[in-house]
Amino acid sequence: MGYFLGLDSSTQSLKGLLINTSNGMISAVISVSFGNELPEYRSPNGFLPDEDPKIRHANPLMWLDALDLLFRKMSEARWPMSEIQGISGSAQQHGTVYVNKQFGELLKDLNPEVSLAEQLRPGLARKSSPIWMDISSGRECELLREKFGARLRKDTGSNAAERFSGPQIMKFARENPSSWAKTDQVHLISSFLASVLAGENMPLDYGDGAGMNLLNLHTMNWDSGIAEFTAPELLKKLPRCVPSNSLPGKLSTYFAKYGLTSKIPITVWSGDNPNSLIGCGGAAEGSAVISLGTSDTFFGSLSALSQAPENYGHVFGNPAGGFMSLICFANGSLAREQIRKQCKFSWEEFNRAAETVKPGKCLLLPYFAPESTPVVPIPGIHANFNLENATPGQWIRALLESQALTMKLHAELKHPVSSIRLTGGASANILLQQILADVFQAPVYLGESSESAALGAALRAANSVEKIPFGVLTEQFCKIQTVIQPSAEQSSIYDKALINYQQLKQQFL
Ligand code: XUL
Repeated sequence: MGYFLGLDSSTQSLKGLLINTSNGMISAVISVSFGNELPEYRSPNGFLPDEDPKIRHANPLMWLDALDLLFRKMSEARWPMSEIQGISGSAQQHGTVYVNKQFGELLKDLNPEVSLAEQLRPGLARKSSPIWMDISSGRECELLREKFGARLRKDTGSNAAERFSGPQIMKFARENPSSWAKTDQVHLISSFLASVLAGENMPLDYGDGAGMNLLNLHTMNWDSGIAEFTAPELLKKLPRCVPSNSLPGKLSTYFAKYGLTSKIPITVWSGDNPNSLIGCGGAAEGSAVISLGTSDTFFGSLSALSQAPENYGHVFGNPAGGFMSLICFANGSLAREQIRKQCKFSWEEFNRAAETVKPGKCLLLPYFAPESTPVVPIPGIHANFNLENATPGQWIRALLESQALTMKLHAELKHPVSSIRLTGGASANILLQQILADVFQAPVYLGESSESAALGAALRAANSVEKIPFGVLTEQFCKIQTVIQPSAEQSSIYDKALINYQQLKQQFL
């Protein structure tokens, strides 16, 4: 019984959260915003701006500086660092970090007097990392589809997806064969950061590993046929993929300078969505989860391996065992933020403006950035109303309702959802909570913490170190605190809006 730390390296920030299994306490979050606190990396939204909207890379050294800064902030805030008994983490999915042979050697011998970024820089075989927003691997996806057809979705849980790691690795190996030859390991962001904590190369878990188009979900091993086609020698360069409750490492002595106890266990890290599934109490089959972050995602636990919906769905490992389904929408918080800035509103003014507009009338295809569901490679905004003369309220209501409608449309639900667990930064928006309840005609549940990825990571650490079952942890840490009931009156309005939304989509795409 005691403290467990969950870290969450998301698109725009690194956060840490503590739980205490002896009294059910969840701490506030301490965070480092990449854009605001590490301006030297010139990544205001967590990635390097590029004229080509299909290219989205981040500097992995930024994540290392963030790790040092976050631990410093935690110890300055007098967190009980020496009492932490285990650590796990969460990272934005699909992003790849390319390291050379030296990386493993450098990790073994980290000097606490020098920063992580400075010491590990020579261990990188590629200066930048493509992240989940990068969709420049269209050609590689075509090659994978031509070669493997429907087998890709059947065996890896997903059609070839531009943002997935396999197509991204293929692109790098094809375009930069000499740098690929120097790559000793291709980490996901989750296993890269876990390796830094443990002072040795760490494996991946089934949750994050399934987001690569490389893991065979029937055998839970790398699919050698797909890996060989993806890049030369890839099988040798992939970390092992292990169950999400594995304890493959112990904390490096480097982190003693922050008051942490060396050699405490490190639970394998996972992706943000699998961690969120755990952190919002959705690990058992039943309720759907909507996470509103930089990306909006719609997911839920699956009791058995089943095929993803025809078009955009994915199947990942569920960290509590079994599988989970997921659909990802790239224009989430950045689109909400963009319209708020355009109107020069606070979040309260944002909601108030939307409340003056009738529901279900104004619809928007808000592709400020390329979209993954449906695939829209070129950004563009389309609407069923005149955007030039539109009021701020029309823009805002159209955005929020269309974000809910696109989820309902693409979820390809066989049965109506009975309840929704809502999480992520934007889950605090009460208008968005109500719109989601009304569009899905299902109650929306909120837990104590909206930081479900960091919380999920902390719960996984407690589960693997102390062997506390997830059912017990969910009871203790994921209690439902707020319920938003759907309004039956809105049901027919949104049924009609869904048909209109589908037509708008057909007209422009
Ligand atoms: C999921 C996805 C995003 C990232 C970033 O497939 O691409 O949700 O994990 O949050």
